Amino acid sequence: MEAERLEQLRAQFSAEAAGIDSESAASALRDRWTGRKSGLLTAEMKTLGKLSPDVRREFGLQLNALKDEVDGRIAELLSGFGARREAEQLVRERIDVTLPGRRQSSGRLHPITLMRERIEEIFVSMGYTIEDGPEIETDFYNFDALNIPPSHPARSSQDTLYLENGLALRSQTSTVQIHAMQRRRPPLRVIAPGRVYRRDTPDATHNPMFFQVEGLLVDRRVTLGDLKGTLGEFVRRMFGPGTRTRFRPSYFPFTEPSAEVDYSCFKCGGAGCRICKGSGWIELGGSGLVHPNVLRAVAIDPEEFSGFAFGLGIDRMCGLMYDLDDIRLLYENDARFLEQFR
Ligand code: 2NL
Repeated sequence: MEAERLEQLRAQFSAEAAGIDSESAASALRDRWTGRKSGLLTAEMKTLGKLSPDVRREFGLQLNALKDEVDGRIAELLSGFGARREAEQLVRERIDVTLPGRRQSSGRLHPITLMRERIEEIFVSMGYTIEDGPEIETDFYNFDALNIPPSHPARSSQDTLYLENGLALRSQTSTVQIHAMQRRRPPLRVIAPGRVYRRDTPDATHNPMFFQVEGLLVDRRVTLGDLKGTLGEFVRRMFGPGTRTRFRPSYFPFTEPSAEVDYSCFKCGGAGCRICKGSGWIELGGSGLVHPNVLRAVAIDPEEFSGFAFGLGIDRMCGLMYDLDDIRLLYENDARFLEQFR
């Protein structure tokens, strides 16, 4: 009687176990058969008390053996499904350790900033201070104080970008130096790097906004020799110790006399090449001795003081040094271009 019951349970478990196809079904099977409260085998164990001692002993042993078989089978199922789950997880979370890393990109300084800093360092080492000032200016700072006459074409709205209120975007950083001369008394040495604006149609060599560095020195008995010595030292530091300068007479309203300054080509040393267009010389900028009217405009006595001044284009210098065929590259913010400079 009990033997039959036992075989029936064994066959039933065996049939149920055969249909188990998942880890959760295997744990449900475990609860159904060996669960502490309502497991089928647990219930069977509880009936043992009602049997005669002999039968109970025999049936108990066999029931325990069946429990062991059931536990074993369920453990087998669980570990089988568990192993499969782990294997699937490993495939799912596989990491390809041979993949190249993601390159960390770091910010760079803009080529104009790099060039400006090189220029600043040279003049600071010669005792100049770096001055800054507004980009929007009155006619006084942009023109009057610089001895630019009311009729001068630079004042026209063809050349200068005026705002609605009569103010203008500065067309040179001389404005900053006028402020500096008003603020402190000579002797003084300043450079004024910054953005300037001109009403130009953009092309390969022009942009309506560009960068300039102007320099100004005011002291007693300043001569053209001081100007030549200073710019000579600058080009040797900037382009190499063998660099020579050349001064060509010119005209600016704010300097007298005025000169255009050239330096011997940094590429060919003066022999002539593609960079200097075969001439051996490259234009550095304009310069001269500060016009007495400019000193008077800021209440400096031209009988007591004189000075020299110069203006250099940073964009032009970048264009030449980095061999750019279009300076507008400097203003497009294309990272592929900008990341080439250190
Ligand atoms: C050029 C011309 C120049 C100056 C700028 C200057 C400033 C003051 C007084 C007198 Cl406060 N002069 N600046 C002088 C000569 C030339 O720039 O071709 N720049 C690229």
